[in-house]
Order: sequence, then C-alpha cells, then structure tokens
Amino acid sequence: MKRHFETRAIHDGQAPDPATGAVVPPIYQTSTFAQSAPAEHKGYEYARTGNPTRAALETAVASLEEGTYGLAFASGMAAITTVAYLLRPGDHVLLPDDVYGGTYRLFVRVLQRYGIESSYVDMTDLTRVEGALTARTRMVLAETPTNPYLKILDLARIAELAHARDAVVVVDNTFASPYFQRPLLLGTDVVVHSTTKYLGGHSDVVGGVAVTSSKELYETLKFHQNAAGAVPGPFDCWLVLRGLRTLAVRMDVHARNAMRVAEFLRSQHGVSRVFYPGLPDHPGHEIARRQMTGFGGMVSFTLTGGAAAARAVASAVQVFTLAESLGGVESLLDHPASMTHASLAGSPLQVDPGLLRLSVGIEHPDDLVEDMRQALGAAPA
Ligand code: P1T
Repeated sequence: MKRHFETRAIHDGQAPDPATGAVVPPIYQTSTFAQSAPAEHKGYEYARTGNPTRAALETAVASLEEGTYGLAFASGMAAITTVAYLLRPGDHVLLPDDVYGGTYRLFVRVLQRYGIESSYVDMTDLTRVEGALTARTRMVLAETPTNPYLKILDLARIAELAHARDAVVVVDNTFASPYFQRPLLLGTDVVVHSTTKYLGGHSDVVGGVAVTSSKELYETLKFHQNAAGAVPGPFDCWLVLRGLRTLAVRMDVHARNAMRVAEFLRSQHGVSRVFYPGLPDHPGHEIARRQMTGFGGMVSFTLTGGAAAARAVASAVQVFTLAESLGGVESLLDHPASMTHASLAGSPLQVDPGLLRLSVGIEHPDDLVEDMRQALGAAPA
C-alpha cells in the first residue's frame, strides 16, 4: 500500500544515513567529491551538479507532489527561471492576470529581451484562456490560488486547453502547498514552488523546487539546473527538509485559523471585501472544493476607507508582522501594491492600493482575531 502524505513527508528521501545511521539527513557541506579513477565516483562529483542533502530534498518533494522527479533551486524565482529555459525566442507564454509581482517582472523585464512574449488573462474565464492561446503558445504558467487576489483556476480544464495546443502546463503551487493541492494529478506537467513559503515554513530560508513526472522535461530541466547553476546550498536544503516534515500539521492549523480570520473580517463594517476560497460565496469555492483538500492560509481583503485605511491597518498590527513573504508559522500582513507587487505599478495588472494580504500563521486564533479587531479600529472610515 502506498504510504500516506504525512508519512512520506517524514521518510521519503530521508532514510537513516547509510554511513553513520544518522536519523536526520546530514548536511553534506562539501563542494566536491573524491573519485577513485577519472569519472568513477559514488554518484556525486561536483556539488552544483548534485549533493546528497539536495537529493534528499528533491526526492521528498517529488513524492509529496506525486511526481517522479524533483529539482531544487536557490529561490522560487530561480526555479521559474529554469523552467523558462524550456522556451525559445518567438515562443509565447500565457499567465494569469493575477500573479506574483516577481514572476511578472521576470517575464516582462527580463525574458522579453530574449524574444519570449507573455500575455496575461483572467484564467477563471476559460473562454479567455482558449482565446489567448496562439500557435506560438508553448507554455501556460498558472498560479492557484493566485497572489494576491486568491482566485481559483480550474487546472484540469486549463491543462486540456493547453495540451490541445501542445503547450506545457506549469503550476506555481506555492500558495496551496502539496498538502492541499497536487497539480500533477490534475494533468499538468510541471509544479514549481517557492520553498521559502509553506514548505520551509519558518521564514528562515529562501529556496525553490520544480517537480515533474515527464522524463523528457526532467532531463531538460536538470541540464539547465546544472548549466545555469542557480542551486541551493546544502544547509538551505536541510532547512527545507526540516520544514517539510511538519507540513501537514502546520497546513491544517493555517487553514483553520485563516477561516476564523476571514469570517471575522467579513463581519466587520470597515471591511468591504474578503477574498478567501474557503468562504462559500467565493467565486472559486466549488472548484476549490474539487481540486484542493483544504483552502490554505492566505486571506486578502479591502477596506471601505480605501488605501488610507489599508495603510493605517498595516501600521497598527501587533501580532501580525508587516512584512513581505508568507507561509511561515508567524502571521504576516502585506500591502501588495507597495510591497510584494510594487513591480506591477503602472501596468494593467496593478494591484488595488486598498488591498491587504494576510499570511495567517499558527498562533492562537483568538489572538489573531483580537489583533485584527484593534488594527481595524485604527483605520479612518
Ligand atoms: O521569493 P522566491 O523564493 O524567489 O519565490 C518567488 C515566488 C514565486 N511564486 C509565488 C507564488 C510567490 O509568492 C513567490 C514569492 N512571493 C513573495 C515573496 C510574496 O510575499 O508574495
């Protein structure tokens, strides 16, 4: 019988060290490996190409995503950049109109210079997805729930539309984590993560991964991982592995607390809209129930007082910390328009300056609700 997620998170890729019996995978802090004769070695030659601590992480993450092959990178952006090496000048990539600001910046400010075109549509509308696919579209890069509006995209349907055009479907699964969503089982081709977020889980490491079940895609990505070299160090891999082991228990609490905070926010007069896929009136709720096993820990909201109120709340929080990033045990509050999504300023994807985004942590929910109550009190009506 196939082992359950919680068991795989603790054991896959993490068997006791054969050399010493160490229960936790050792940090192989070495840049090179001895060879017995030229090109004869124990599977490792140079640490950009491969390192046992990194291999442990790559195996574990592939297992959790129900994929065959995992690759680890120095950041989420390094993982996405390496996936973009699948493209050639003249190719077109389709992305959601709500996407992490850094991903937009990479495609528009960097890859466009190399002849890669990108366009952005509301992927909750499948007719728009279909209409935006062209003969040159080689990749669809979906993110769901999206960052920062938490839209839910129907991955199985998007994969069907993209595959009919022979485009590769890449899913950024950072917000859901593999505990709540496994895109490869929905027919998509590659999953990427910023492991900086839920997989690491403690806001103490920057990293990324890519997972696929296609041998061909894996071999191309592995070649580029080594050729371009944006690999993580062994200690960073070890930190992500340590985070992975508690992913299941953390995600359950993140989701439970997020639901409490979302329901509280919705009951407040000063709050105009709450975006959380767990709320039954969220437009993506039914798809989320089908394709996810939980709704995650991210909540966004707008205030009746607009941007001035948002800035006041952002400065008033005490348990939440005003900071970029997400997915750690501690609750964070982000003002996307001026922080994580500032690179969208002046673009058609610009974020409402009245929007606040919460990464709801695993503190006691009463303390999180009380903090929101007092911070909302600081907002001008
Ligand atoms: O920061 P890095 O590890 O390079 O990951 C980039 C990235 C990729 N994909 C998604 C969905 C992300 O949210 C991010 C990083 N996001 C933030 C820092 C943020 O606060 O939204």
